[in-house]
Amino acid sequence: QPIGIFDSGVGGLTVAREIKRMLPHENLIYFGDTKHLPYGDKSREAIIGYSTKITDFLLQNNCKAIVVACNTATANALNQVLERVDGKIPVIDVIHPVAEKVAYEIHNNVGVIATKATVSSGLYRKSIRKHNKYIKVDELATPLLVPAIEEGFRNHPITNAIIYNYLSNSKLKNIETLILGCTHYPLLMAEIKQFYGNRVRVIDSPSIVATQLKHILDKHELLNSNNGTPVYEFFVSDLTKNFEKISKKIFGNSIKLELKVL
Ligand code: DGN
Repeated sequence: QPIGIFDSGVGGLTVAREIKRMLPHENLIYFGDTKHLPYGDKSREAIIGYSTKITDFLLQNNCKAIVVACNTATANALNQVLERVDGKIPVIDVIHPVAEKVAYEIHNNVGVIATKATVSSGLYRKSIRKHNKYIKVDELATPLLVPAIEEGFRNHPITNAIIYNYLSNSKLKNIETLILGCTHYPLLMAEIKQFYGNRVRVIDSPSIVATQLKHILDKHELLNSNNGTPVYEFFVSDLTKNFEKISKKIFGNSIKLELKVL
């Protein structure tokens, strides 16, 4: 049985990459909702609609666990995804495991950059402060980064200018730790680290999420004990060049990539 992973586009691939590294024998089904991207500017109702349809698709494909590899979907539709799944299989999201780890291990000023829909939910702040009310959390919406990444503008002067502009915002002035609250953003990790140098610790969210997934699969005795070659299947609601490029770069040229309109 595969693990189902979804995002609005290529962002969740940063989580899938880490899952592949940590759980190399697991089969994966990835759904990138490229037709409806970006989720970050959509209404809550729309995000719930997309996320529940994808959840149904992953359940029909017999997934043994679902990873909501999108912060915007987590912040706006996690409850509805959980209702759909109805306790049949574990669901792992990308906000709660990160918030918990930061709350217990880091005791300073934390900044979060994310989409508008994630920031307006305030879920990072609430989840971190639920565990540790002494941490100061400042969240900033940085919506132009997702389209830049989906356009393939990595390592590009336009993207560097956007990063410089956002990260210079006074809200992030005194932070010592930064959470990339959007699964697309690790694709700009080098540029973001370059901006900060050693001043700010940037949290590796995909690795925290993959660790949590491994722990939960183990707890439910769902880890694959078969050491055969894993199967990676990718579905997208719109076949885009950028998705193909990044997915092949991470998972190799022989991946199965299919168009699936839900
Ligand atoms: N990758 C998604 C996230 O983590 O929020 C959102 C990207 C988008 O669709 N704007």
